[in-house]
Amino acid sequence: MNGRKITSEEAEKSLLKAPEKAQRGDRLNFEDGLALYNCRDIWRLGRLAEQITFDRVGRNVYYSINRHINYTNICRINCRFCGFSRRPGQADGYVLSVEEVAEQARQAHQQGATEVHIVGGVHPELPFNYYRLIVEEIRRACPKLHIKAFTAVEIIDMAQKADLSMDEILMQLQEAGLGSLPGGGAEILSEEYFRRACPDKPGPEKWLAVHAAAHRRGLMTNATMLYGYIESPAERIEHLIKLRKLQDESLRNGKGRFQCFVPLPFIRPHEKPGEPSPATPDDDSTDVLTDLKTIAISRLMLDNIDHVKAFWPMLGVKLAQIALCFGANDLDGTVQQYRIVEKNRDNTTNSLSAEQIRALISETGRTPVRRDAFYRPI
Ligand code: V47
Ligand code: SF4
Repeated sequence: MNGRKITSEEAEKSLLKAPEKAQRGDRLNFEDGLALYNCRDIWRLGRLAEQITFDRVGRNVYYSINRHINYTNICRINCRFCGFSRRPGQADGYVLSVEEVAEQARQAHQQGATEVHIVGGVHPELPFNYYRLIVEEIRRACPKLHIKAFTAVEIIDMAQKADLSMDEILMQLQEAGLGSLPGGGAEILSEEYFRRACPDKPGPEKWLAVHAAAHRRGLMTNATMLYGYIESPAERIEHLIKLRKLQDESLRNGKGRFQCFVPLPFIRPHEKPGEPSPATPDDDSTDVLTDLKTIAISRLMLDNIDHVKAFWPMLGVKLAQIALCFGANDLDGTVQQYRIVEKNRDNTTNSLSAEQIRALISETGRTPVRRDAFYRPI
């Protein structure tokens, strides 16, 4: 756990100051962020985050027609929170061929998708060529389809397998047709957290380095935060501050940047077949107030990232809708099928039609806007 704590007096002072600072456009610091987690007036916090969203990026709520494709669930890294991965050799492990991935992308495109989101486990044997061919094949079959693919840990794995630098890997994928990087794998950017939650995964500095390298190459990326597992509120705030710092640097360079922040609530996995029960976290999954506070505080702390996504396949449709009143302005998209978690928070569907998404947004009084991968209205 992170040792930094603030006294109740400091919390009170920050609590009074933080909303004023946010409204003035002043940057919130660690103490402000933590004080906001102690805030009991959830409505005031929500109104503030919503107002800041309107001032900064307007009243549109974005969604896309997209498809998530998971090319394999076989993974040599055993993150303790993950229910998606299977160990090499396990019976229900799968790997899609390049053609199968491309076919899913082609179908999605035919059905109106403008974007595919492709990620998978860190397979011990798939060579770099497999990943490059996926991108090339989709680019060839659907020249206009945006390819958002591969988290930082997959990029690092490709670099190791091909004995190339991270930058070289990004360059080759970009040349093949890669359009942007998704935000997965950031978890909570703290060495101590990684040691406890995902000790085999390349550490937080590596995640930041991949995104910094991608931004330098002009690639847009997203950033996630897996919250509600074993981290403290202080660690969440430090995570946000690290992202904000990298974004400052990337904005100074003026090429790529983080487009969107995606808070992901921990969803307890079912047992993985053939393995002992997944590690039980010493904390339960989040309550709804923590979900809403996390959305609002992310919006307030991340004063240099434009979009905050309420990812309904994990949050659940109902919570994602109310998150739009707490600082979120993006609902991801139609998704079709989501394998990373088995169920979402309200056990609802894994696929929404564009009409359903537009209705959910309209009910909040905001304007639904179908977007492309760079938040341009379609
Ligand atoms: O990297 C794994 C997380 C991520 C669990 O960039 C879990 O637009 C909750 O990154 N409970 C993959 N979360 C998903 C992801 C993502 C999703 C939507 C949009 C975008 C984007 C990115 O899911 C993993 C990991 O951090 N995760 N296990 C779990 N049990
Ligand atoms: Fe593998 Fe990603 Fe699951 Fe970790 S979160 S075990 S890297 S699939």
